[in-house]
Amino acid sequence: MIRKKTLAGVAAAVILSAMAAGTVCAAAGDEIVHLDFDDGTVCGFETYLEGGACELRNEDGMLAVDITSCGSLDYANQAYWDGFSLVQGVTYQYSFDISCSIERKLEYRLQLNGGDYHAYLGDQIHVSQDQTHISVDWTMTEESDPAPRLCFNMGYADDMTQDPGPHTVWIDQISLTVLDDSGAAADGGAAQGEESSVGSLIAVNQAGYRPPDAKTAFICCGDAAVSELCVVDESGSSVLELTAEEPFYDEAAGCRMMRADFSALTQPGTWQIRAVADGEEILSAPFEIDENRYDDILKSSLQMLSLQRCGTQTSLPDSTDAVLFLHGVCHDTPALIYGTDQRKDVSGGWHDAGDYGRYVVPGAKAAADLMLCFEQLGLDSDGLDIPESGNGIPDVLDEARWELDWMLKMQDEESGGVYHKVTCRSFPGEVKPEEETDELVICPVSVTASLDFAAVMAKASVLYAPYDPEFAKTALEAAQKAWAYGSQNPVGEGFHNPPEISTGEYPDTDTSDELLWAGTELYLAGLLAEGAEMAGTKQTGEEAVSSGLNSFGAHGLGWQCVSDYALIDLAWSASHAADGDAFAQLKAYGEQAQSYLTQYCSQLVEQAESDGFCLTLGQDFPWGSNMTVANHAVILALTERMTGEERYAQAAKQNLDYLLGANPTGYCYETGWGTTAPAHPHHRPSQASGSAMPGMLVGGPDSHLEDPYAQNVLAGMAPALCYADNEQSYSTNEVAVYWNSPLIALLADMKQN
Ligand code: G3I
Ligand code: 9MR
Ligand code: ZN
Repeated sequence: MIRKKTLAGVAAAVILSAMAAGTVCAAAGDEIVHLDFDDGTVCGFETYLEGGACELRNEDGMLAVDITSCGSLDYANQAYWDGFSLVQGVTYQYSFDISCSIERKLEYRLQLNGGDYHAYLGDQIHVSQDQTHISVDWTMTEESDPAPRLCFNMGYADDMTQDPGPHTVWIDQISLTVLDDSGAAADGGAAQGEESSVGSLIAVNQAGYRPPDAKTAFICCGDAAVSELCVVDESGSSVLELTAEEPFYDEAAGCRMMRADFSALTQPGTWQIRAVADGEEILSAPFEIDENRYDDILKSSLQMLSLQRCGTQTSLPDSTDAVLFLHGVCHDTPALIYGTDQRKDVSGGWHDAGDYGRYVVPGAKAAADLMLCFEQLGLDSDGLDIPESGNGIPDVLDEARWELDWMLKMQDEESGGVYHKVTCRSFPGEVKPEEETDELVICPVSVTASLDFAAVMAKASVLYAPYDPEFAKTALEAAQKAWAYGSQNPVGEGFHNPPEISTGEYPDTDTSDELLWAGTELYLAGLLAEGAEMAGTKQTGEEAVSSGLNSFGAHGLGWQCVSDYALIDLAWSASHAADGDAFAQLKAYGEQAQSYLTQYCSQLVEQAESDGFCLTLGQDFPWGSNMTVANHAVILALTERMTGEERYAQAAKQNLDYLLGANPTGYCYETGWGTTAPAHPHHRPSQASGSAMPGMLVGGPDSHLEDPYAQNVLAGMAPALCYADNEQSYSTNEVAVYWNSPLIALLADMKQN
């Protein structure tokens, strides 16, 4: 079979056109970094503190670093600057002037900005009041790096016997100049062994389709004339001629493109879409058509959560694929309650993401999604190959229970408020879970954590009652206490990290949606359970529901805006409630909720209709855009189930196709699936083991460029292309349990539909 350019090559092309912006192949004599601080600013320098204390300012046209504590590590005080690139084989001259108010040792480095942060160039130097000019000629022998970091480590030097006390370091005239580019790598800096050809792209769902699915090929053709469009079989023979729509320009992808419908292809097998663009053959990734196409992806996505379990030796029944990623008991020491000298056992739960923090707010979202899979999407299988499979309880409930049990430990017995998170003080390096052994700190109680907790515990009290009545009772009591705290305390500025803590923040100052969600779940729990003792629960919840619905604001199924959990649950419960007086009020709320949902879904469909890749997102791709794509699809799918509106189901499926490859980067965004999946996710277990753990949905394009790698490499790219399969790009290539969970729900919907 001829395979001149597969999708893999094209995905590489997308990355490379981005690389070209970052990895400029400068010529001999070019000064690629020049920082003279003459403009009175710190020229974009920033500090990274790991136990030290320092501040930056401009003093008489120099960068002044005022150090008040050296901490205990050599990088306890780091001043850094990003915004250049290094090309393999090029010889550079790196130079700067430096002086200090005391005599001391410090370190300068040009380093990898991620992973093990190793230095390409670096040395320890002695500095004093006399200004020293440092100048080094050096050749970059390692792979080109489009986004390295230039830094000065000014923490505790190895020759210090005590902290030297407050002092200032002055840095000036930083320069990086190309001396000799004759040995420059031919690819101009292509990282990670990508191909350097730029070609057209035919994007499809690389994970495949079920026979009756609507199927669209998305062809990014640029100015090329496209002909001979067809479906080919494994021998390369055409089995179906296709006709493309008229080409058009898509804003989000920033390309001229066309679409071709191939829904007529229903026969099980492995196929590719083929075309000739300006005389050159282009092929899509191979994809399968199969009745049960999404079942294994569903399992693998759920297993990801089992592998993120904390405080335990992880296991999977059939762990062949995942065996590399099983880990030993981690994070099981009692954690310090911030601001006290008390410790508390808060072991368990899921590691949030690529880091090992455990956060209540996003954890509640992920647990809610799993419960929704069971209750509203009918996913009751006990055979999804997680540790508890076969125990007689639906696997999604088993997996959610792992988080819920941990969340119970995060509640402050006395106030009923729920601690926001437990993490070490800062993010660890590229280590396995059991190797992060710094002290664990429980951060203060927050209103959002308390309300999210109340919502999922109230829901759990209903769903787990048939399986574990004791737990259901505990969950309900915990929900009531958390609600009392969350509804009576003002949110104020919301949760912010205490000064010593720099892990994920999950900030949120608008709690109207959390109040609506928690109120809804308490109302429903009170309404559905028998007995007079539930009357109070029903009533407090109901007050929040009626006022929340009347002043309904933003939609959301994310960690920050959770209102749609309430709408979906009201509408769904109402549509499943018996007729009669007992549920008349619920029916009225359900109707109101459903009308909000249908309005919203119609907007999403409209958005999809005007998007080249039939996506509901528009032009703004936030951090974790793939979660938003999946969330939209879940809302659409559930609303379709209640209204029978076929367009909603179609838009939900199109979003799934986008996530699994039918998008302009050509990546199947779920690791381990498709032909071109992320190979370098920002996920410490994957980084530590040297390969990507399967079953993880990466964050995807973030058009706000929120990490240094993205800023260097993706600047100027169209929003949907702001993605880099690089472990340094935590804003586009991290993974998270609450990004997987809506994908699981979406796949659960496919299984039932
Ligand atoms: O609030 C604005 C909104 O008004 C605007 O429309 C939107 C446009 O994109 O941006 C919104 O704020 C964004 C916010 O997420 C809410 O979506 C911020 O710009 C964005 O920086 C923020 O990103 C969050 C990121 O942490 C940084 O705080 C991600 O959602 C969140 O998923 C991510 O979570 C991290 C944890 O901190 C640590 N663990 C890993 C995890 C995943 O990366
Ligand atoms: O690894 C961290 C990731 O899990 C977070 O989502 C992200 C944003 O909070 O931060 C990552 O940690 C980076 C830190 O913020 C800045 N220094 C580099 C770290 C990544 O290696
Ligand atoms: Zn752990």
